[in-house]
Amino acid sequence: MFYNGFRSAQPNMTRIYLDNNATTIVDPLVRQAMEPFFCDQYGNPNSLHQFGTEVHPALRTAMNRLYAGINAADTDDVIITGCATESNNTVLKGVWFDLMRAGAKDHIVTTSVEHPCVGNTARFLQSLGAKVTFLPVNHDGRVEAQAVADAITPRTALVSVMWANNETGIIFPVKEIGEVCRDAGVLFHTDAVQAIGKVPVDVQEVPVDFLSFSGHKFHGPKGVGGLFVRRGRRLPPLLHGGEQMANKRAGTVNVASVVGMGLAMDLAVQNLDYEDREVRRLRDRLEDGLLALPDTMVVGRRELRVPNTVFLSVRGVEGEALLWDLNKAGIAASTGSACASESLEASPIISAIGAGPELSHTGVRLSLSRFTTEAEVDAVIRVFRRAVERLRAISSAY
Ligand code: 7TS
Repeated sequence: MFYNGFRSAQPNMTRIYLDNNATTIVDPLVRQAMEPFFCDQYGNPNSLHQFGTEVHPALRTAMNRLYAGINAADTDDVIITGCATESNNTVLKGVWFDLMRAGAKDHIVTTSVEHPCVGNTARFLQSLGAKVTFLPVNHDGRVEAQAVADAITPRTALVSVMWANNETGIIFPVKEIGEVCRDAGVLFHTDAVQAIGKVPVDVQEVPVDFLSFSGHKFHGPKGVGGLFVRRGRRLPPLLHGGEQMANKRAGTVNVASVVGMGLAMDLAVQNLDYEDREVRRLRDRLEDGLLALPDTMVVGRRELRVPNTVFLSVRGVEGEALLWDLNKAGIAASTGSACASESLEASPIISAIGAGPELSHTGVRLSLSRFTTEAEVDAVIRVFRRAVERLRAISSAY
């Protein structure tokens, strides 16, 4: 069921990919399903001739798979976007234009550990006059529902809290937060980019108004995302233009990508048990192997995290230096968000959990997928330990 055949092109070169929170390999089945829509069935779905209409069945199947994957009702909307960044921008700016710009509400509640496409959008809205509360995480790396309840005022229009954090994998209590928002009459958005395919995501169980996801985080293609909008919620489009997506997002639908993301969603849901059992087992094996090194710390209790992520802090070693050593050995990991990998700032989340400045530069994120093997995990443990020992030996900080 799990394919390693595609690796055989370079049998002698180590290529171990543990950066699946940044992006994932396209499942070969997804790639195969996308192929016909580049050169054979390349019509624009809005065209009335056969080239246009012949893509409709595949698009319909893909959309049904997306609805089913998050348990949306067919009266809800799932809008196709170009990425989760666009989905998140659509929600925050849409609520601003619709409810806040000239209305009685001017307040957004979010967290200090959202992806920059939420955090920086909120800061942009601040520059236009919105009031934004950035809730800090507690020592568990989470924002509790009570903190959200305490931050809501009669002027609050929107709460935006991620389902799972991209750096640590820590899961936020979105069901409770959704209930708080529903009771307070405040719109609730969650960025579920790091949750899809890792934990069940069910919009009937969790009272969200808006939910964002991104194809390339669950073995679909890059450059396509989705936005769930619950029935009856108003959200002006971010992109105005043609009548695609029932006037909710203009621009020619990227047929191949939607087909790919639809199948990727279906496979992600089918593999949730595997994720929970086998990916978790490998992640725990990796984590135990790395924690055997002295003076190491993992951020976030295991039971609070998605099954694929470990964020490890190694005293006396710069995260970037460690990544360099791993990369030389053919192993891909990251210091957190690739979007922030050019900056050498202390990790805000490590700082937030109170680990102290000496640990906050030393975070390394390892994120697995259903394609990760036990042999790879064991190889990473060996290389990682060697790298840490080497770097500590030459470090003045250890
Ligand atoms: N939201 C979260 C929680 C993310 O982790 C990311 C990408 C995005 C939104 C943006 O998604 P996109 O579809 O616009 O690409 N996060 C990361 C990361 O953690 N490392 O590299 C990219």
